[in-house]
Amino acid sequence: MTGLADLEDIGVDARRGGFSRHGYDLAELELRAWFTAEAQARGLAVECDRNGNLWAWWGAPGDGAVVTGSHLDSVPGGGAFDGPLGVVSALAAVDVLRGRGFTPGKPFAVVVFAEEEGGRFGVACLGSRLLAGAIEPAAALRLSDPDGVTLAEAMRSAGLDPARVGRDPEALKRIGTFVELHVEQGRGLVDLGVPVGVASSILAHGRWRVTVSGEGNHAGATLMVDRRDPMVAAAQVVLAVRRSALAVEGARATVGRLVPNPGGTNVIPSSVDLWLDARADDDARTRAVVAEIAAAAESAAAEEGCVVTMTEESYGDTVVFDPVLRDSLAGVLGGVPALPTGAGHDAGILAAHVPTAMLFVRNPTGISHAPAEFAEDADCAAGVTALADVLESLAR
Ligand code: HGY
Ligand code: MN
Ligand code: MN
Repeated sequence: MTGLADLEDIGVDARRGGFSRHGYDLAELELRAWFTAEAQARGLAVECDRNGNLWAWWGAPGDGAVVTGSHLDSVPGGGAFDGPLGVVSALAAVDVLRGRGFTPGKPFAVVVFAEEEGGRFGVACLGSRLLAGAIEPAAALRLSDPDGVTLAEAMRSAGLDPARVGRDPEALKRIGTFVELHVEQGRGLVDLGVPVGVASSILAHGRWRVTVSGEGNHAGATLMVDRRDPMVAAAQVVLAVRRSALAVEGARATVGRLVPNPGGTNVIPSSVDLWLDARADDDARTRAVVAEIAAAAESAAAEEGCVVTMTEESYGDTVVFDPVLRDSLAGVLGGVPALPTGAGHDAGILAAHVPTAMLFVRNPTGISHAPAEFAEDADCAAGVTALADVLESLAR
């Protein structure tokens, strides 16, 4: 898709494959600059809110606006579509609407939310959570990246004043309806054989940090019977994650990140950090999976003479998108399917505060959060047309 081609050299991750573009890092700052230039080239006035989210206004800013957009940051080694497709499609939809001779009858903005993936500071949807007051400013500012750089320092280096972060009632009041277009992360549309759909719900999901502490020692000089090896207990936790998720209908649980400390080949770690991502249809099932994992972690640690701590880092209950808005937008599109998703989105955060909907664009393999993530040009074009139709119906 044209706009995406502009981004293909930004944040390329030669080691992991795909792209690594994280909150306020050089790649993401380059993406922000690209978005600002593209928006200004369209005569949209761009401003950055106190939480690092970018807003490009078509006409004067105002309350009750029709807002569309997504995020530009990625997971480590992520694909090209997750996030940027929604931003590029929003700009393209403005072009299509202008081509139709349409001018919004109410305030209209394209938004780019900050740090949606939590790829740097660990909390998903950080920009939209801050805006909505779904995370305490002090807790957010204390978040740090793997190099120990805090969110406050990263925002400051990007020219923002971290002291201003926090719930932004004026920004919320400006959102009359928010529609996020996103590549589908799953095979719903491809199995149905249609290019575009609307979202019905998002799984409940959270992230937990698990730290197993044992005794650091020499890999060669320490007899097996004398070890308190946190890596062995952590391995048991990873297996318990799989077991616990399989035991609950529809649940998903993942350990995608495990960091031994100090991390030497010939060193028994003194501690191991791993992060759990757990999701299920509702709060009770998600909590049940996590409780099962916590119990398994306790016994695995005890068995190995280690201790374990488990800290919740972010959590969001199930999101059900406004069915009236969902069905009315599906109607505008001639009746497209409504699909649940296991992936979180800024729209999932905003849905608790303002009328919110999502459009999905077909993903032929369903793969996401990986370089293989893909959407056909024709389906991306169908997504832009659908977004333009929906925005026109809302902004008339
Ligand atoms: O993790 C998620 O589901 C989203 O991509 N942040
Ligand atoms: Mn994602
Ligand atoms: Mn996304």
